Amino acid sequence: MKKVAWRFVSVLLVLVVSFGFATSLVSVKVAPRTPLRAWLVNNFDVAGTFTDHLEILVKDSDLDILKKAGISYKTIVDDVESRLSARMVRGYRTYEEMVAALKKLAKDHPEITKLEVIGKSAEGREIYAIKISDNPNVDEDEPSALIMGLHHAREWIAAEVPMRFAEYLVNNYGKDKKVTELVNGREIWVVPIVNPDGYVYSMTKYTMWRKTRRHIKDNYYGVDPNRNYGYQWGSVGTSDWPGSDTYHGPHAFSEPETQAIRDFAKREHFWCSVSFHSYGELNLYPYGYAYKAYAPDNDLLKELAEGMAKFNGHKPEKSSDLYPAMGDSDDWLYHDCHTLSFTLELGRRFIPDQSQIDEISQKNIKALLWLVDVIKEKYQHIANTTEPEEHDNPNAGNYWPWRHYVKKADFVREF
Ligand code: 0X9
Ligand code: ZN
Repeated sequence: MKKVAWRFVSVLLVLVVSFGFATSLVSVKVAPRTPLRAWLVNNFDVAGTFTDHLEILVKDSDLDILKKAGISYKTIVDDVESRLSARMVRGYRTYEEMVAALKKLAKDHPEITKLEVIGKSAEGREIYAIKISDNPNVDEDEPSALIMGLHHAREWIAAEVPMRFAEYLVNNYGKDKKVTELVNGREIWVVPIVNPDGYVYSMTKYTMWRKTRRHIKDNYYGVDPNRNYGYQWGSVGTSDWPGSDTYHGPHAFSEPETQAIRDFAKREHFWCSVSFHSYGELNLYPYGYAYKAYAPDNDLLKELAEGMAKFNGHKPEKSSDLYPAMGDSDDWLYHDCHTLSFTLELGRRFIPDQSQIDEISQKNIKALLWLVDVIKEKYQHIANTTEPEEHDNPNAGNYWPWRHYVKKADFVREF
C-alpha cells in the first residue's frame, strides 16, 4: 500500500516539473472502478474511455511518468500535433475572421440583429454575442435561447456551427417561413467563441490546446472553462493542479470568460441553451456532476435531447453517463438560471476535415431550429425547482468515469 502511495507521490512530482509539448495518444489497460482509472482521468486528458482501457493524450515529457509508475501503455498516434498539421486542416475561420463576419452580419441586417461585447478574455480579446430577433433593441417578452461555441480551444468545429446558425437565420429571414417565424417570435443569442484566447493559441501555436490562456503561476497557463462554473464546482472529473488540462481554476467563476457568460445569462434568463463541443456525436443533458443527481426536469431534458437527435443523429445521454465532471456550463445554467441546457458534442474528431463541416453544420442547424421552436410550448412544463432529486456524495469516491461511445465498433479515431 505504502509503495503504491509513494509511487503516486513521485508521479505527481514529475508531473509538476514537466512542460513537454509533443503529445501522443496512448492506450492504457485499466479495469473499471479502480483507483488507477480515477487517477488517470483526473490527471490526463481523456480522449476515449472503454471497458478495459482508456485512451489518453500524454505530453511526451510526461510519458516517463507512466513508465516510472510501472503503467504500461500502447502508443496509438505518436505525435498528434504533426499528424494534424500533416492533414492540413482548412476551412475554419480564425478569431479575426469570425469577428469580421459578425460585424458584417450585424451591419448588413440592423433590423434583426444586435451585436454586443459581453466581456473580455484574459488576454483582452472581445467575447461577442449577436442577438437575432425582430426589434433587436427591445427586450421583448419572447422565449429566448443561448447558443454558445468553443469553450475548448481545439474544438474548432464548435465555433463554426453556431456561427453558421447565426448566418443561416439572418440570411433566410423573410425567405423561409419557419426561420422568419422564429426570428419574429424568439430572442436568439449566439456566442460563437467563448474562449477567444484559447482559439487563437490553438490555431497559431499548439493545436491541441484545450483551456483558456490566463497565466496562473510559473509555467502554468489556463483554466478549463467547462470546469469553472459555479454550481457544484469541485473535485470530480477535474483537477486542482494548474498544469492539468481539466484544471478547474482557483475558485468558481475565477475566469473572465465564464464571468462573461454568468453575467449575460443572469441578465437574459434564457429558456434554453446549447453549448457546442467536439467530439463524440452526443446530445448531453444535466446533471453532469454525479450519476445519481437527477434534474427534476430529467424527463423533459431527455425528451428534448432525443428530439434534437432526430435531426443530428447524435446519441442522447445524461452528461454524467459520459463521465461525471463538476463545474460545467450546463449544470450551472440549469440549476442557477432554470435554463433547459444542453451540450452537443459534434463529429468524430476535435477538428473534422473541411469536407465534413457542411454536413455537421446542416444537421445541427436543423436540431437547433427544432429546439428553439418547441421550447415555447415545452418550457411551460418545467418543474418549479432545480434541486436534484437525489445527491450522491462525490467526495466519497462514489464516482467512476465511464464513457460509452455511440457505437464502439464503428468509432474510428483519426488524428
Ligand atoms: O469534458 C467536457 O467538458 C465535455 N467533453 S469535451 O470532450 N468536449 O471536453 C463534456 C462535458 C459534459 N459534462 C459533464 N460530463 N459534466
Ligand atoms: Zn469540449
